[in-house]
Amino acid sequence: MTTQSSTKTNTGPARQQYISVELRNWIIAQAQAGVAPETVLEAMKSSGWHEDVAIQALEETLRSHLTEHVQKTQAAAPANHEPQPVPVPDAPVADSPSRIRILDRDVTVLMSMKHPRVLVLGGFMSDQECDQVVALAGPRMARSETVDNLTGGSEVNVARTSRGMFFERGETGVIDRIERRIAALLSWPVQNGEGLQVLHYQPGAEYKPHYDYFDPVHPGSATILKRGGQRVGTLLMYLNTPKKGGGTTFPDVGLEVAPIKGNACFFSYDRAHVNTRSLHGGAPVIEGEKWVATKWLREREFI
Ligand code: PD2
Ligand code: ZN
Repeated sequence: MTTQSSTKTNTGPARQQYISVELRNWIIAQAQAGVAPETVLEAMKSSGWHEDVAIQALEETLRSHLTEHVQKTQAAAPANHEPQPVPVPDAPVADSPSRIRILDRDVTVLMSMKHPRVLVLGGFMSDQECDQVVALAGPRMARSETVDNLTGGSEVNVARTSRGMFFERGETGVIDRIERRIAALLSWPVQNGEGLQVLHYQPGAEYKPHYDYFDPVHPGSATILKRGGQRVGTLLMYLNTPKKGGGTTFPDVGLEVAPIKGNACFFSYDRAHVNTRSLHGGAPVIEGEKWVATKWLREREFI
């Protein structure tokens, strides 16, 4: 690596170093190859970079590369380009049943919306199942991360202040039973589901509105999409009832789903586009705490 000038970092005079084109290309190549930023940082330090200056150079390089990539991709795409719709999971509610039998359980249909496709189901999980999942997840909780749009890895994000963990598919008896129930409800293979995620929100914690699909414009999406294609549906299962707040919101249509223990909220999106109106968020918990499990469904087998 050389330190000849092309872009100058904006640290104080004693700490100025220059990001050469060669170094910039090397940093980007490392990120695209999936090398962890900490490893890149160590290599830069070994080449004589001060840690704080190296961190700043890394951040600037990756940020400007991401911006350039997004701008180029958007410029190349036709205006308002919408991907072709694909088949999505759905529950058998066409004839407006008040209850549906799903394997071993009667589930009530509390609300059904077409656009965005949202269903709210009562009694999807028993109280005992909810408590079991919380007890299994509790010792494994860590600060929730979101997808790193450049590499397809994950990173801590201020928009998501919950704590969370992932189960392996079929990891325990209760997880396996719930996954089979989801597959039966939505006529979607168990293999197309990501591992169940559990989130825990304390008062003030929230998940700001976002889309669950992966935006193809981001360079990191290509890697993620190799493992089973796009996400096409989300099932949220409320594992407790917060005293106040913590609803799931759909800002495009002014909908808020109350987080009630055992109930589930399903929504789908047949293309990675805002026109699906699938923007949604976890409203801040105001009083009490919130436990929720998320099952994301992919187009194909998720490996
Ligand atoms: O916890 C929620 O209510 C929530 C809201 C939006 C969870 C997710 N998204 C998610 O896990 O994607
Ligand atoms: Zn979400």
